[in-house]
Amino acid sequence: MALKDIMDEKNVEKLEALGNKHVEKIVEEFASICKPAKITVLTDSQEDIDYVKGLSVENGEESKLGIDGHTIHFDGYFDQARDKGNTQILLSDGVKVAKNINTMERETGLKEVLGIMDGIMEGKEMLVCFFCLGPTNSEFSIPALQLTDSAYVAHSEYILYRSGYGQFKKLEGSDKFFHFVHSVGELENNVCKNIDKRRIYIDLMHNRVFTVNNQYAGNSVGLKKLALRLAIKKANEENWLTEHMFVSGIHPKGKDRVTYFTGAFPSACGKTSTAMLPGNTVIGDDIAYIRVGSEGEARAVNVEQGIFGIIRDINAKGDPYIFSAITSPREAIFSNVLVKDGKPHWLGMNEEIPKAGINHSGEWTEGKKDEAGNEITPSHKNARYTIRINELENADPHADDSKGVPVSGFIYGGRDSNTTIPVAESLSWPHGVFIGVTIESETTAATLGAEGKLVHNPMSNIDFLTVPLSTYINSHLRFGEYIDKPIKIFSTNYFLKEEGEYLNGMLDKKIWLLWMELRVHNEVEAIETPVGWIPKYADLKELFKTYLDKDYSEEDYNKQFALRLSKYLAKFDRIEAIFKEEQDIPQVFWDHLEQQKERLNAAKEQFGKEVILPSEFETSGQ
Ligand code: SAT
Ligand code: MN
Repeated sequence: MALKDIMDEKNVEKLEALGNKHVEKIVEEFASICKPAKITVLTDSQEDIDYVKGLSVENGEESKLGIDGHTIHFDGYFDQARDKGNTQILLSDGVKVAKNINTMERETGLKEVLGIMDGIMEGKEMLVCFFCLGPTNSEFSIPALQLTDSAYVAHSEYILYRSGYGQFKKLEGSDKFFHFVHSVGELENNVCKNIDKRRIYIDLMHNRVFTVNNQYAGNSVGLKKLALRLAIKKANEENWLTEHMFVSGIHPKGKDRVTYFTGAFPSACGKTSTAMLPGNTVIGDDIAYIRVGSEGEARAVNVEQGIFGIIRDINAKGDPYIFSAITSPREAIFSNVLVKDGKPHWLGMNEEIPKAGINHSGEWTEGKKDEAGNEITPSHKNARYTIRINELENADPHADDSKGVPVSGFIYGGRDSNTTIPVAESLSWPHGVFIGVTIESETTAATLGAEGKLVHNPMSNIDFLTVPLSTYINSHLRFGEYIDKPIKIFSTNYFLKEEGEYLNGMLDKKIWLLWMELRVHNEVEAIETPVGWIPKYADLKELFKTYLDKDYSEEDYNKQFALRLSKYLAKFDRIEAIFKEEQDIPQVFWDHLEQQKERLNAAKEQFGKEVILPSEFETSGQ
């Protein structure tokens, strides 16, 4: 099949202007498999981008809301989160990635998914879009080709990613790009009908992902979590890092400096809100590439340029920048919220929610139940907004720097209600890597399945690993050796509870971040404990007063930072059992596990009790 047989002349010209036979071959191949009625090639021009935006409204995937530029998109009732069960990494060599990562024999997987794709775009328009992961014209840039029959997916990508038609020209014909083929499949009332045939298959061998019969962006948008998987493989082979991390600048009061941190948190565990804390300047909220810069420093870029954020609990008080952005005119896509009279409503917006409207279940009235008898919330817990970061008041001026920004600290967070203290600095780089890969976190609405289940989530990347866990750990250990300017590694937990009540307020994370910033600059001392360095009460008290005008009590401090030794020991026993089932885990990891347990046991013996207050470590000189 020749290009001219499947596209009009204008589109053929646009494609051929790239001078890339690999791109042409991919378009030909998937046009012949998916059999679209029409193919449209998009460049970086505003006219082309506007075409996609218009198309998503014209074909009903999005509808206009009352505020200029705002649209609403609904995903199907059973397509509201990432589908881990139907996501498979296709591997031919029998390599196991990690115990809980689905892998499938490559040929079998390809046959199945290509079979589902046969004729899947009949009667539809295939959009051929070009993007760049990371800033353009940069060492970080990875060109990415997206074929999709969803204008919503393409529209989301033009908000979330840098367009990359120009970047493809710079490839000079090479095949060094990622590609993604997506189809919503058959639609009924604008949502996917054949969810039983939903598949997300990752073909590492050819840097490509096939995803069908879905719309939820975490499943459909190639450049987000699908590209993350391909990039993890690439980074691990090329000695840099691809991480599920925000990038954000901290600006301490009265000091003329900005200190950049990156932080990994599982979805819906406070990543965006940490990146966006008032006073910070934000570069990215979800995925970072990190490389060693020319002066031996770690440098990070945001892979994206937009936010696909959880809308639940976004309100004027807690998230002023985002709230202001999504309630004023600009290009913004809302998904799976409740709509009434052209206005979006969501859980936790601090306004009264109407008792009827349209939501992800169709016509909704209060008390409506689904087929299983579960009450349907007005907006879905994983409902989202999609906006560009550079439109936010707190966007960092270096967000698009081709060299990225220098990073001084890594943060690993999780959702843990009874063990991990709110903030701790690891004792060394390898100890920090150990802390990162032993994160356990309770599951949330961002993935399909039960919520609140404690799962091991190394560096919040477990859902996306495409290399064996051992390789991933080794890459991190090595990265610490490549950098000449040390990075401190911290852990956080915002979700510690006592008798069902959170021990911390929503904004306390700001204080932890500012404390980390001071540690990076060696401006505060800390208390050494078996799990790392922790803040001194006096320093936190001062920070709480200065930044939140809050009198932080010693009682609160003691509750939050008391070390629950048996809980920690139980955690590391669970971790030991999990890692024993993995292959080739580096000896350094086992050494750290041993030392970690020894330190905890020694404290238990020394103090002869279960819960140790920070002041006891301070005076014991441990
Ligand atoms: O569902 S996504 O993985 O795309 C978004 C997120 O939860 O981080
Ligand atoms: Mn994420």
